[in-house]
Amino acid sequence: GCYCRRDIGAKAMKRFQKDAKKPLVGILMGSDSDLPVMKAAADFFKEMGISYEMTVASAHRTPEKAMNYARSAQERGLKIIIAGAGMAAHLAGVISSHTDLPVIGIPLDASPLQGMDALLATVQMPPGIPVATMAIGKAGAKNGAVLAARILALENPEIASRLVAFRENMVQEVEEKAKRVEE
Ligand code: RP5
Repeated sequence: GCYCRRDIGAKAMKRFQKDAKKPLVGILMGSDSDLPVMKAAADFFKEMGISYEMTVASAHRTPEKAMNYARSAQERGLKIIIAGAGMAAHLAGVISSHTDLPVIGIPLDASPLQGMDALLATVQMPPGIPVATMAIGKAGAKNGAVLAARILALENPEIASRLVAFRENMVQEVEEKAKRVEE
């Protein structure tokens, strides 16, 4: 009996540990060349202690991988997907078309049109298939992560309180920089 109970305890503990590591957010990007910008999202999740995974999949070059990723996302436990792409940036839209999870799109500057192409392709979704589109580039990648954290915070008080601390920190940093200008 004793062994058995201990066994169940160990199993439950393993499941708990596995769940804790299970990614809540999927960060997708169209190419490995997007990583230096999309890393801003990962950095924020690290700071917040939010589990995430990073994947390269392209709506155009590896369409099946992108589709399978979106179709399996919910059952794999993801709550939100952040998709960044440049040029004719259809990745976030295609992902949204294959899942009911919230999809956040990051238009990236990867062509002579400096991200305007990606912005319009990401933001102009037909009614029924939404993509929450952020700013072009690094600011957008970071804000995508902050928005994802806010959505998770609706049901996770721990993340909610980390977001409060994040904002307080930001206010302090801005005040300190302002002082240097003002004195
Ligand atoms: C898009 O085309 C990617 O998201 C990337 O931003 C851009 C260029 O990709 P590479 O040619 O650098 O792989 O699909």
